Amino acid sequence: MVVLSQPIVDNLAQFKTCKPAPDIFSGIPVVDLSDPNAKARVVEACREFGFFKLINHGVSMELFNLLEAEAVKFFKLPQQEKEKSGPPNPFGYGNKRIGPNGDVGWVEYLLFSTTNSHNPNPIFPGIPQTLWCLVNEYVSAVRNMGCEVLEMIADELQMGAKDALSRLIRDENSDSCFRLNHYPPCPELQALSGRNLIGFGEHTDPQIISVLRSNNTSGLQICLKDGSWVSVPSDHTSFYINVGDSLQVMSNGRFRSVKHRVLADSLKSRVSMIYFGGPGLSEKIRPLSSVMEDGEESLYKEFTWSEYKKSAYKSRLGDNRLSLFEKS
Ligand code: GA4
Repeated sequence: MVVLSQPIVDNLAQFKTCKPAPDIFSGIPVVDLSDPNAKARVVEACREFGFFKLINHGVSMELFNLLEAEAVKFFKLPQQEKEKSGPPNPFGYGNKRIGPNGDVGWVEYLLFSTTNSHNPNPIFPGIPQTLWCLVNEYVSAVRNMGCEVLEMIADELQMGAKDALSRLIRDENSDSCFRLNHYPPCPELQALSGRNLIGFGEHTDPQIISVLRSNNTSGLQICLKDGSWVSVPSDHTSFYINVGDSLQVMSNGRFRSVKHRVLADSLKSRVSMIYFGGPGLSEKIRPLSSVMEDGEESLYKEFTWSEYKKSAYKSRLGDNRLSLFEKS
């Protein structure tokens, strides 16, 4: 029997769509690391948006470019070759399927654990040594930058110890990961009668802080406090930082873990790289006493990162994962 392949437009039916993207939003806070007021700007952005753009960050463009080129090379390999590094369990190569619970998106990716990233090999096969070396070099640069941001927050919020937050991701047992995403162009998008195809569905990041960089293709959107979605301008020279669920808890809800998603483009490939800075598995996640005012109650039940992670991997991408840990 000859099995004819389904028309592509039919296959698109399995992906979520959304209304056309609004115009690029010009209100995303921009923090210049060389600005003497940077600390206050970071804290303000974390409260208002849970998201900001970082400029003058000091990470070499050359490293960006080299890693991006290696990633593009990998994603251009024949599908069969790429599959040798998958399925993601949770680390490895993934195509269209996101996480273990049935979420899909118009995206392929490589997900790496960065714990013990001094290891000579990733924990799954098929990754070229050059790519793995660049991942390690890049991760160590963005981790340092993430630590710098967390130290600015600790200082601005007068946490006493400058490393109250940064030590969690600097720790050698920190449970951090790194993701290379490729959103292929989708020329059949026109057939969706003006709707947009979701590349990576709406979600918040479970960790403390995420550091994102992409090529010059837009697609990222964030959800504002009022529930509206806005498009983030692409800028391959800058980083975007977002607050994760754990930092929302540690700030007792002062900082917002920002809901975000990525839309596919009909003509251009989007490549992004994200470092997710998470604490060690046994680390307790609870509001830091130094941020609490006299008599202030914790909004959350205390949990360990390991408990939160277990619960996250049972959830669907778009679930409100923190709601299980909120005090009623
Ligand atoms: C969202 C943030 C990171 O990309 C990620 C994702 C993870 C995965 O892709 O394996 C998850 C998702 C993310 C949260 C809920 C679970 C786990 C997919 C999923 C449905 C790597 C992470 O740490 O959590």
